Amino acid sequence: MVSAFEAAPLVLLFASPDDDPISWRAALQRRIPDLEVRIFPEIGDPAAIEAALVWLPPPGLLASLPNLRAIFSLGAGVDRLLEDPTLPADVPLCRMVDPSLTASMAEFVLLHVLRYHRDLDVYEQQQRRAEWRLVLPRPASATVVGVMGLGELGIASARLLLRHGFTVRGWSRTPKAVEGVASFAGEAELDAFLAEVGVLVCLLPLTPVTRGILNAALFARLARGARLVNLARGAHLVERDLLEALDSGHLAHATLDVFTREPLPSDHPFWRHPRITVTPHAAAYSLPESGAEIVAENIRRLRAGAPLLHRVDRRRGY
Ligand code: NDP
Ligand code: OXD
Repeated sequence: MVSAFEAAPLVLLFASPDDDPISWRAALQRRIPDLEVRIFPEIGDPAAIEAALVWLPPPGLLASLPNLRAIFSLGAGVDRLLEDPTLPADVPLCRMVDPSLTASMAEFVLLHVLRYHRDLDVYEQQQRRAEWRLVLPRPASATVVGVMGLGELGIASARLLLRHGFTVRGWSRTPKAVEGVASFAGEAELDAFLAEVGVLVCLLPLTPVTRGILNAALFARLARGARLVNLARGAHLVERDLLEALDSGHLAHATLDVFTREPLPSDHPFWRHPRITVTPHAAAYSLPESGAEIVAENIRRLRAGAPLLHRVDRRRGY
């Protein structure tokens, strides 16, 4: 027997400047036919909305929904949501964990590690000078990749790198057992983790503890000539410290997908720096057909009063 509560149709608000609302609505309604999806800014009666699926919603929007029972983030990172002081404190917040997001991130990590491993950044510099000079290739195992953040995305990326023969180590808050990946945990093991890393990949959540972690002191602990790939959040990076490390030659190159201000302002020095690659927060993306599966499951759980998946620990910030 279906209880009256389970049978009641639920109203979900969708708000994102970057995701296609029509595809998401269709993918959700294929799974929950009686789900009503309202697309911001057409929110109708705010009191009818019980769940919200959002990416970068306008500050205050969620607080204006008096009967909100769950917030589902379209992004894996929830730092921007948590920065909104009006975010309802007692409404569960769930982040995106989705196979299509994970696969696209791991692919992007592999792409940039391969690029550095095969010295394409060096050849790009040489091309500008019409300089023909071979850098002898080394086996993948000679490149040590350090993954900061061994969560959903970090572990998948580490495993893909392993399959390609790279030497992979990971750093997280608590130790991890991932076959083939050397695990380092906490501040006490950060030095040991960084030693010998040739390509450092940041996949940490942005929290008060990790803000500014990619700074001069950390770069100094890397071997000279290391490369940096920041795919996590712009505020992990102290921009001035990166420019100094590149200009001194201590770091050879950086790939940056995320920035403190997005879109990156057109006059920002990163755009034109010869040893920085900029991509527009493009590393990973949830396909609606795949991401809707997890959101639909959480909506079913919400209706049934069951525990929600992938709840954010607001105290930890991720
Ligand atoms: P998870 O929450 O699954 O993993 C986070 C990892 O970081 C965990 O291993 C955690 O350790 C570790 N961590 C957190 N705080 C610390 C700390 N103080 N010191 C050491 N390790 C720490 O997150 P995801 O893997 O799903 O996502 C990671 C981030 O990637 C997101 O928060 C987002 O910022 C970014 N992202 C970027 C995208 C892009 O397109 N550029 C797309 C999607 C995500 P432990 O497990 O021990 O707690
Ligand atoms: C993010 C995402 O958190 O795109 O950056 O999922």
